[in-house]
Amino acid sequence: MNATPHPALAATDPELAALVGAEERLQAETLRLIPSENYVSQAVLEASGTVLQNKYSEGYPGRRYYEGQQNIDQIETLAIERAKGLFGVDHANVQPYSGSPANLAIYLAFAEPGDTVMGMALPMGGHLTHGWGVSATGKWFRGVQYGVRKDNGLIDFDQVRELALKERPKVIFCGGTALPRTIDFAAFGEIARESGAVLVADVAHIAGLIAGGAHPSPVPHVDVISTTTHKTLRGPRGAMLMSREEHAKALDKAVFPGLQGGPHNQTTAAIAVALREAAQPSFRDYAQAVVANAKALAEALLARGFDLVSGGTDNHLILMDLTPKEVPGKVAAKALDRAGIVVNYNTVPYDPRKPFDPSGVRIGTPSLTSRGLGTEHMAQVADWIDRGVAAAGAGDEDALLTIRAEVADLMAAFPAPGLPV
Ligand code: DSN
Repeated sequence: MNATPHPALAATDPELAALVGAEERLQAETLRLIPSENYVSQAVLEASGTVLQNKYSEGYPGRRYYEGQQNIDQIETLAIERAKGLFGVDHANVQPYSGSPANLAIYLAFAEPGDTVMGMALPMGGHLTHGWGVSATGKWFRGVQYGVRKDNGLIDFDQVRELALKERPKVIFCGGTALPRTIDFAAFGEIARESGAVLVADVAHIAGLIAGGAHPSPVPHVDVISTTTHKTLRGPRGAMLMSREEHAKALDKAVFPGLQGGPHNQTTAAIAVALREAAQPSFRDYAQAVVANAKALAEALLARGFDLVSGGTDNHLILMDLTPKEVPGKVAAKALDRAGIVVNYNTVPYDPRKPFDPSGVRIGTPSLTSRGLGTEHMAQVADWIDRGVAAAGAGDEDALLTIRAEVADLMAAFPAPGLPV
């Protein structure tokens, strides 16, 4: 594979240019299974590398603190209107720098320091910013945390209701980072109404599936939707907040001037492009294919004796508990990396091991689906994972190198969007 020509970069900083080239090769030759990653299109890449970098634009379209916004206002308005159209919401703010600042803005909009907030516990599949103790959101607010049931790995709605009615949180978060099943937004909506909480759906992982009709939308049930734009949505690294009109002012004020300065206009532009792409019929096919691939991969892993949290998947993500394989998650993840299969180690619910050395491995299908792999390839992927985990347990480095070569062969036949062929 030839590296993308970046002549100016190569001339100014050959060391950095070489690292970018090496990363292109790595992304081209490996099977990327981290469920929060993807490949953006060439169009998204181009939009995010423009002279829009050069602008300061504090404020919102038509209400800026800087002049010279003739084009920026139109770009941000395009992104906003496309987000509203795609997700069917009254209001969209496309300025949050990423998911964590987007969520922090929600706290700023709806809670005071010390207030009680509620979210899913991180080791159960939630997110740091949903009130987990080590995060600012768990230090500055009183985070109460729900989890999944031990017997089936599904969200424990009895616990959610009981906690919400007892603790009366100002804000409830639903959604997370390691949830392999459909989120029942209606059930959360009912509980939030009963307890008087503002309900936030953090759909960062599944935004692309929602846009593509492969996961139910939270829109009728929640007050606020928070999402990153770079996971299944296949946009640049950024985030959006969406809501009904009644919350628009509070959210906008919280993002700017509450939390952030100037928006990253090059990212806003790339978000606009990604939203346009996600509105095409082909993106619906993509979203359905992500889920079909994940289900096929889950089946193939189950057939090879893997223990999957909740027994499988409804979305893009699979959480494997490797306890029965007697290989710790971190050992497996690092061995798979050497085999050209990129995953991340992850806690599983009720994990007896520590987060930095947990029992699980988290995988997903957004990236491989972007390359065009289909359900017919998932038995092969499961076989590589199976052989890789066995090799990790046996310390068989040769077996890992054999898998790496096989992976590179298949990947060569499925060029990734945005990467040179
Ligand atoms: N780090 C993201 C993920 O990988 O799921 C969540 O913030």
